[in-house]
Amino acid sequence: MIWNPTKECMSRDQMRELQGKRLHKIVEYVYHNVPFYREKLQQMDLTPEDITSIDDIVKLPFTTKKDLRDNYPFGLQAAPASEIIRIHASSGTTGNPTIVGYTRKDIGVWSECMARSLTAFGAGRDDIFSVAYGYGLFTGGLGAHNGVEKIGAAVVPASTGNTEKHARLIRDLGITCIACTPSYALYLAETMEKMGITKDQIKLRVGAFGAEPWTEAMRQEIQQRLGLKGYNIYGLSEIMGPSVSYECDAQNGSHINEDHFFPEIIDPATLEPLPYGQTGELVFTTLTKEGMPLLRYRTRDLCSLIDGPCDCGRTSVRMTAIEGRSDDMLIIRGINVFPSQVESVVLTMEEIAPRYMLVVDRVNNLDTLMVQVELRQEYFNATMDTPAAIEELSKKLAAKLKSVLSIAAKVQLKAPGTIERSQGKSTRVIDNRKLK
Ligand code: DLL
Repeated sequence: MIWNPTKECMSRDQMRELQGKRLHKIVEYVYHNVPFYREKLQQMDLTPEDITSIDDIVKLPFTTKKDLRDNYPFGLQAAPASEIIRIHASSGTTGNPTIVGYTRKDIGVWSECMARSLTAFGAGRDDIFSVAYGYGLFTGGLGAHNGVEKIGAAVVPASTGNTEKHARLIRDLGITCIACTPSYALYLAETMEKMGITKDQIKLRVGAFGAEPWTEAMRQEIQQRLGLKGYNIYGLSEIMGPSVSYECDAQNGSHINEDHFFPEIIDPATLEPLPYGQTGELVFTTLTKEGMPLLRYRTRDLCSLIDGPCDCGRTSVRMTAIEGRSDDMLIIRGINVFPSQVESVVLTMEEIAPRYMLVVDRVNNLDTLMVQVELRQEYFNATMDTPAAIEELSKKLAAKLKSVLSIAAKVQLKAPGTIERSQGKSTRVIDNRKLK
């Protein structure tokens, strides 16, 4: 089934024409409403009149996460505060999160995109749909929730945590579809097995998995253990949230909602656009967003674009699975973590030297994070024989990390000079998960 055949199966020529019109409008809109963009365009000697077709997109400036940070919290917002009805936040590179405001129309577009995805996954009004992405500032929970309501299925807002209760609900309510991170799906499968809930006691048939990279091997394992078909759903808060793209039954790349988000692939080193089929950094321009429209936003996700018709009948450009990042962002239990966030915390504590290491692992399908830091020599000398003081400091650091990272990290305080010094570029992360 296709939710919106007019848009999802539009001819390429019509799509490009629509994109061109929308691009002109959005450039005009930001030119008049976002001083940051007006200044950038003026510096480049560009006016909205210079943008008449989608091919003109290459003339426009890029936007980066640093631009969002420099304009924290609302500097890139185009709509007046009175028009904003929802605010989400995602991890920033340091202490401050990235803030994204949505107008009523934005929320409507988001729900429409979600409805397209869920319909492509085969979900419909007869389904009972558990949303096990986190509800809150993260876009996963509420984003998926609105889409499930839009297609008329019954939404179970399970959120994350309390997995045993969730497992019982899946069995007792006959839940048929689930949206969660792929690693949580595996954790759920394991929990169910421990509880003695077998595949023939549950009715799960569709999984909407995303928010973190996952492999074909993980897909096979989840499908086998939960007895469902798993589909990829991709998105990022800055652009919208879940449903920037989604897989169809053909599962040969994820269809991009191109009438709303225009994709490009660039070489992250030269910033030059790359042709279809070549791997590079994914860049999106929001074509219809009112709250915080972005021009050529550099996602830092690495993948390639696939053109040409798909077996499912949709005509939109597809993106391959994310192969990696062009920055050092980690995704731990579905939450984005930048090593620089840890640094920003470490720098606030005088007892600790500005040297740290993040050790990431996956234990029983759950990601773990340990932050190792070195004590300063003076503090180390003064507290060597007082374990209570060390304990106190660990707790203080763990609490500060939790509030900045939004996930719990184990803390290991180490003696001065014991965190390995690297010869060249410093290594701040040891990732022992096998995601490739
Ligand atoms: O993760 C939005 C989302 C929620 C997508 C639920 C899908 C399902 P952020 O927290 O801003 O937003 O993180 C965005 O997560 O740039 C990718 O690096 C990664 N990511 C998201 N979906 C996928 C996916 C949400 N399907 C960042 N495969 C993105 C691989 C993904 N990576």
